[in-house]
Amino acid sequence: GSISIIGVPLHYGADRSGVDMGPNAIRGANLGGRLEALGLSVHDAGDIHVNRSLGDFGPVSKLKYLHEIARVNADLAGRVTRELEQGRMPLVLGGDHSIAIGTVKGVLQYVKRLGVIWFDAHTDVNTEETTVSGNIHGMSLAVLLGWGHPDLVAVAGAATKLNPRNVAVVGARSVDPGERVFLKQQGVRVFTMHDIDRCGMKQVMEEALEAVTDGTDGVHLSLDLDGMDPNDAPGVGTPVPGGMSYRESHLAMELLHDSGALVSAEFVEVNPMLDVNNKTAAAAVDLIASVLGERIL
Ligand code: DIR
Ligand code: MN
Ligand code: MN
Ligand code: MN
Repeated sequence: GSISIIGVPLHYGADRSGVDMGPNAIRGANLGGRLEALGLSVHDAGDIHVNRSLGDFGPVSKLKYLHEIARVNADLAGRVTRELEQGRMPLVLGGDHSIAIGTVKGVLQYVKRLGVIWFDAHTDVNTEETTVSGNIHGMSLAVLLGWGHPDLVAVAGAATKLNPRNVAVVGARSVDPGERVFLKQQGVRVFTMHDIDRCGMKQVMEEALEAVTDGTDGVHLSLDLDGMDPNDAPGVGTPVPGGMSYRESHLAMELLHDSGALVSAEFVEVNPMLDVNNKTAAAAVDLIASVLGERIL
């Protein structure tokens, strides 16, 4: 197999600096070496360009940095589609979780019926109406379902969207009131920490994989490192206690690999400025290796 690494040094969706250094922190934790050891052919496509030190040009909307985020995601979507057309699996490194808009819409140009595993402490289904923070990284999944600011929904075409039946959120434990209503209306499967506590990760992933592979031609992994417990992944902007352990996260990756359905992946929200001994970047590399087939024996 052939993998293409795409960095997206974007922090505007989280409105907090540091997460823009995530791509290089993950590369620096020996990502290339680990993937080559799996026999994969690794191509680093470099970083998508992000305009630095940008003021927030209001008052277009209350969404922070809307225009630059929409522009970067349109660029990213095009790059992701091209990599797939050339037979390479896109591995996108964030950057904040608003980049899922570009990644997933880029994959959707190539895989029309796509399932998504959304590994996250949050559900990222806020809209302009429900957001409290104004941060676009809390809205990306809603946009991918076709709901949100027109400039974001328009990335790679408004018709490019996910079927809510084929989306599974795993690890949720911080859901805003407006998001609860949205999730119920849309029928998105949400596997909370409560479900993981009660049933274990094996059963949760089996059910999640059933939902995302039902009638689809491939599955994308959108992994927000804050889905992990902050003890195992402290370098994130919005840590929430009580998350998925290192081992649970690892098992989820192995089961996703074994499904044989993975077509693309992204790892987001690694913030080296908040990290402890690069623990979070190292955890990201461990999870990437597992989802791409690394095994103990
Ligand atoms: C919160 C936090 N729900 C928001 N979201 C985060 O800002 O909309 N997502 N941190 O990863
Ligand atoms: Mn506008
Ligand atoms: Mn997220
Ligand atoms: Mn999150």
